[in-house]
Amino acid sequence: MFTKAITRKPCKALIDGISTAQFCDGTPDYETAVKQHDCYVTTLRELGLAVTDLEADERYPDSCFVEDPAVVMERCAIITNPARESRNGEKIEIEQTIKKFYNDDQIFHIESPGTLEGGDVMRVGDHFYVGLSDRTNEEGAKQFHEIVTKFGYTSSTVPVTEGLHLKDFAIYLENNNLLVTSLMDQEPSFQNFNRFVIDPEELYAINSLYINGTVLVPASYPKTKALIETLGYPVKLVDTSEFRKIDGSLTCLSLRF
Ligand code: CIR
Repeated sequence: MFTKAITRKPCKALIDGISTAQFCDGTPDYETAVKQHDCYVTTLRELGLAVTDLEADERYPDSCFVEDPAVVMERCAIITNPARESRNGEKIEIEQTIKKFYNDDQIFHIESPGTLEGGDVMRVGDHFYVGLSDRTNEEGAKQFHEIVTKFGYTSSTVPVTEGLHLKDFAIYLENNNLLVTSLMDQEPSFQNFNRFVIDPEELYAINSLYINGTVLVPASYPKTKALIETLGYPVKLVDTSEFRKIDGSLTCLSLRF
């Protein structure tokens, strides 16, 4: 059960956020992004979360994607080591906020040469699947494992070969249900889940977000919305079209704990 979330308002420099060709359909519109972010925060609050919505930070174009510089759980918090230089400083900023919720002896760090970003970390119960991607390396995953196992959690790695982060290609919706791409459907670690392969045209909607029984789904992906409803979840649609332009999706806009 989540009770809290941390978000950060998008900054004007958002238009310079890192972008791959994956969802390359223009530059984000700042004003629209601000409105969409407000709706996202409102939705989290409607679901009962106490949201700490941090001020925009113009130094870091991608800083609204707070999921990447930290991974939070009940017993500890891990400040990550984002792989891209333009994002690395976000870890220093997020730690200031994490310190309001965790004691110093509960806060750990991924150190170079290890890199890790929260978008590559998918939690299932007390287990964490860590995607090995362009952003998260073996050393980062090893350090993550050493930290979480001290607190009674477990972790294992999964290769990410399709694009940015693990949670763009596989997402856990509780109740043993996993949304996947056809490639992730073959992943040996995922064979015991109820797997649902998302239409490639709706790839972006894999990154839906389970919060306390409800699933947030990005607007404009009707097949995925219908599938999730069929699975019995109440759905709330949230428009993230401006964040999509720089590879941002629902989970990356918050830390939930
Ligand atoms: C980046 O490339 O780092 C940002 N433009 C997007 C980060 C998205 N983060 C996430 O899915 N966890």
